[in-house]
Amino acid sequence: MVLAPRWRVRRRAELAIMRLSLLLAVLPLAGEVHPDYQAAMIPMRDGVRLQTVVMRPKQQNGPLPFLITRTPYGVPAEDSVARGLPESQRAILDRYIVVIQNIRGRFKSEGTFVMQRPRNPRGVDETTDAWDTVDWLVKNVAGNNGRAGFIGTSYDAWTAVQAALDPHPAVKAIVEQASPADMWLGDDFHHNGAFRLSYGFEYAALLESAAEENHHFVFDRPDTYDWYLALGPLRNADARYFHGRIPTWRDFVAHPDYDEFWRRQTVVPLINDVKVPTLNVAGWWDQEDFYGPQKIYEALERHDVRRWNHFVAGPWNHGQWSGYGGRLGDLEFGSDTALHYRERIALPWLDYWLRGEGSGELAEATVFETGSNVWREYAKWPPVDGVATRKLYLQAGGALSFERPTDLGKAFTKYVSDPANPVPYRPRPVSPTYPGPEWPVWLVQDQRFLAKRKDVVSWRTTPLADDLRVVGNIVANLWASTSGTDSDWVVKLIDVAEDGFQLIVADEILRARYRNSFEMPEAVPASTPVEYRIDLHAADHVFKKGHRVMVQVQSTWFPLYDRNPQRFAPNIFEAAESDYRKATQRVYHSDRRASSIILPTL
Ligand code: PG9
Repeated sequence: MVLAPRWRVRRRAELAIMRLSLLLAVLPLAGEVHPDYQAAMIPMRDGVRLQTVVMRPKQQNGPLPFLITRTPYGVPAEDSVARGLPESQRAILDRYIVVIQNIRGRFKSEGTFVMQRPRNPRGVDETTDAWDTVDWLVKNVAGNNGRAGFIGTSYDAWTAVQAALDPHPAVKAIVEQASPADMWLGDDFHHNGAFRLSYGFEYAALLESAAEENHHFVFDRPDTYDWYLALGPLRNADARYFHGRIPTWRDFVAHPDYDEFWRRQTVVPLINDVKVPTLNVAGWWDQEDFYGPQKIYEALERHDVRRWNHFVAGPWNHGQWSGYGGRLGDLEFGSDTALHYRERIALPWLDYWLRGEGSGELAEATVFETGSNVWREYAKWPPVDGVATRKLYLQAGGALSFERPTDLGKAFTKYVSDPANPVPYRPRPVSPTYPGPEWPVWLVQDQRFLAKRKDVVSWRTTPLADDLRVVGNIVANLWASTSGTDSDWVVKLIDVAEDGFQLIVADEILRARYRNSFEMPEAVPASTPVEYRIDLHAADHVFKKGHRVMVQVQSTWFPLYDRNPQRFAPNIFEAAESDYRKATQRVYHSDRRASSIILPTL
């Protein structure tokens, strides 16, 4: 399978170059590129030196711009570069001076690693480190044209965004591909306060177990669903495994709510101008940072008087823009969408801003419409022209339709949510997050594997008489009750194909304790219907004629999310085994309490 290249090639050198590459296609190599390799320890303003690799064409004709990636994952080793890099990277390596740098405290870089080091107005941070790096490069590396761009995926995109907060004057372009924006609201570590257990645990171990390697936590059984269930309450993680030695885990435990700690690491309030032309890139089935690039685009867009801010979304998982984009899981897209992005969107755009070539023209938003497999351009994102909001209502008997339910009684659908038997988020055995291979494709896995679960309730339309095109932000309006005093509500919008395949189009979780305030959790009144609004984020998808639209609701999604004890505990990270209880859940669909999915339709 030519998918999900990122985590499978965790060898350090390849990983670093791959995260940088715009042009790396996972195809048989036609040849090799042998750039000149230079290692440097670049000094920062506080004396800390950062391990950096500079690669440039062996025969350079004229000055070139820098293309910089700052990463926690490791820089390429000299011997691997000497052995040759894929020919597919020639367009970058011939046209740019490629710079890859380890951030503080990772590998040979000096200083201390801090997970997503927040801005520090009186000291050093990723913004000042980026500034100092560019300053050193333009002054010390011969043959540069005085321009620099930052590019990266995920953590490396986040460091690019940090570079743009107070950019060195030489910085002329930023490509952020899936940068997280807010780790508590919607990216890797939590969504709406629900803790992403498998990711949070395994990623904290990956980065903080050892400074000089990417460490994979070793599970003693093949099915991590079993392992996490046997772990029991979250407090056992430190007691049994981390022993207080993993700073990020300590932070999870100390900051369960949306407090100052999380507000300091979100980039959104720091964005007060578009200081550098920026390309924000999202994947529709990004299993890690789908929220981030949308929020960063949105925050920049408020200030975008020069029209420097652009949005791109494709049918990709996390990082797939650097690999092969012709398929994902069982989905076929009819063309290599990642190559299209690299050759037609990103590279010409970078060449304009950094090399002064071409027209630099790019639509405000360039978006791949899933379901129909076509690229679309929009003058505004999300588009408003011709878009009408329609509500799809949950009905009795598992029906779903655009008519408001007429039932005046207490119509509801009921299920029992049991933390001792949580709903798996992908078919078992659930292999570890890294190195995969299932993690990067779970969002496109057929949801029929849940058909027998009584704690996953579904509503579906009749087969559609015409195509239904949904473009923009989707919201779930859920009337629901629990017999407990806290609860999770997971809502999935699914496209059911004629052969029965169930594809997730949009999804999200809400931890009920945060229904009124993310800062101050409150117990839920037991057995009382409450109205919840759950943002399912954007999509651009065509439900084809003959397909059905389906909505699923469940209260566990494990071990992607930790189990809600369902009995209110002030800090779930400290809850006891006895707090975890079964609860009876009701989802309402009466005239008075009409649950619906709000769809922007074209
Ligand atoms: N999703 C990863 C990450 C980014 C930032 C912080 C923590 C994790 C990544 O792929 O880099």
